[in-house]
Amino acid sequence: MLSLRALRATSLWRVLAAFGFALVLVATTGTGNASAHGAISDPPSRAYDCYTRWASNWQDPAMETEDPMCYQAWQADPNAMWNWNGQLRNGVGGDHQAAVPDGTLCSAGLTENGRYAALDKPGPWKTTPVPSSFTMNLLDNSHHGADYIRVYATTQGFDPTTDVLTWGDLELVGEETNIPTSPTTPIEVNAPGRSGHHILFTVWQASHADQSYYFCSDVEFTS
Ligand SMILES: [Cu+2]
Repeated sequence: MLSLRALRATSLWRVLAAFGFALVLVATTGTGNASAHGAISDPPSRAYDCYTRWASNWQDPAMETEDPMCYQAWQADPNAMWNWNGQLRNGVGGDHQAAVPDGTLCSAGLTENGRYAALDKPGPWKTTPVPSSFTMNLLDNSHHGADYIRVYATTQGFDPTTDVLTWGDLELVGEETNIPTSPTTPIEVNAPGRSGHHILFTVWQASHADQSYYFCSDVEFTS
């Protein structure tokens, strides 16, 4: 027969086990959570775009023919899409050209040991149609705010399907400064004289720390 003391010990273990299980649950659901950091959501960055279109069926073989650039990115490292909000570098000190060298702009300078490297690949990335003047949006769902956000567009003649992106291909087409924290952050862009497929490259300098984010969004200028 179970003594009262043993019974007490048993229920204490049950409580501890349940508590420990709850802790493990919190720890596992907390990692890779999309609530941290942020990304350009409109027109979407490459990783965010591949995430929103394929996260629920990322192993669907149809992706290979329907969306070959997302397909190669998912094949290269699915964590790039699960962590669409993590394209950042810390302590850059404003020297973005040094932090993100030519050829690695879309991967935030091969941050996270090259997790986003597949985003640097030229090719037929899906595009969002835009006029020459429009409003971009940053999804700042961790409320970092921004010291500044700079948006660059590739010059006319650059071909995102064959050309590797370098700083020399870019012109500043939008800038906002001292943006307060908010779940969504609009950025006015004015990029005249362009038609067809272009890359918009965004530098988001967060306000909570020296944390710099880098994104490539594919657009189709309709003018
Ligand atoms: Cu962050």
